[in-house]
Amino acid sequence: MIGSIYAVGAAGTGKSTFSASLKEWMIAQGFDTAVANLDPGAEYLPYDADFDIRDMISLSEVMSEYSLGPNGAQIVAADLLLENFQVMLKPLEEFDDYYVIFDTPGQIELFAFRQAAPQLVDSLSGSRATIAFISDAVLASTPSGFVSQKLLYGAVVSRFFKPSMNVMNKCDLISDKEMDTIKEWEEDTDKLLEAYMDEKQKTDKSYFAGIIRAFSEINVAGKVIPVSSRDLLGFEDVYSSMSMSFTGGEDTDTSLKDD
Ligand SMILES: Nc1nc2c(ncn2[C@@H]2O[C@H](COP(=O)(O)OP(=O)(O)OP(=O)(O)O)[C@@H](O)[C@H]2O)c(=O)[nH]1
Ligand SMILES: [Mg+2]
Repeated sequence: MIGSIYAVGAAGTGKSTFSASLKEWMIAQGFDTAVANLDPGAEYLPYDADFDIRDMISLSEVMSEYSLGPNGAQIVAADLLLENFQVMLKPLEEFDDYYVIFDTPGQIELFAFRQAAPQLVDSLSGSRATIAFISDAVLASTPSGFVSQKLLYGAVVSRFFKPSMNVMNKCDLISDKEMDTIKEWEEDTDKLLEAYMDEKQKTDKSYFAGIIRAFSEINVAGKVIPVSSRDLLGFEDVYSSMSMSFTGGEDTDTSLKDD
């Protein structure tokens, strides 16, 4: 793999659509790019997977073999995926000269918070991995939603400790004014705190002031990269952030494959 990017995020934030759109954008730029689906429970994918974990792990077979309902089966399937990653190494060799986008399971805890996940990322991608935390622009447009997604981003980064980016997806659903406000909160934590306190009149100010100030002191929360996977916007910035972590910012020269 030239490099790989793992789309990780809460259910429905747009991981699969982001993966599809990033592949489309990368190929349009001339980069060989593949998408690998790591969600054994995916019923529909908005792309043709170049590698699909469902060929190896079937949720319905896990349900019948372990006598589990869909939720229990999701957990077992996620653990089977993480524990048996060796079977993925061979088929993924085909993509040695590609960028590979990994679309991860629907619920974030099934990937980010399972024991073996960081090891899986290391084994599949080594130092060539970057994590794209996918958050939701509509949620980010409220102060509490903005804060909670930053905290979740920090939680994910602390699990993997890989180069990471905070992708704010679905930007087409918020207004320019809301976007400006989000940018303002990123620049000025006092403004964020003020807005947060207006929204949550009854909370303990000092506790949240501490959390919000920590955003500016430790750089873990970083700046969000606004994206619309629907409209294919913002992907230059995703690519720059990704290539910065692999190559220090220089384009990697690959040629587009016909197939
Ligand atoms: N408006 C808009 N909708 C989007 C965007 N990205 C994704 N969606 C929609 O959000 C819904 C969920 O998208 P998915 O890509 O399936 O999200 P996911 O995170 O992979 O979902 P799970 O794997 O089921 O957790 C779908 O209806 C998408 O069409 C976007 O940029 N803009
Ligand atoms: Mg998905």
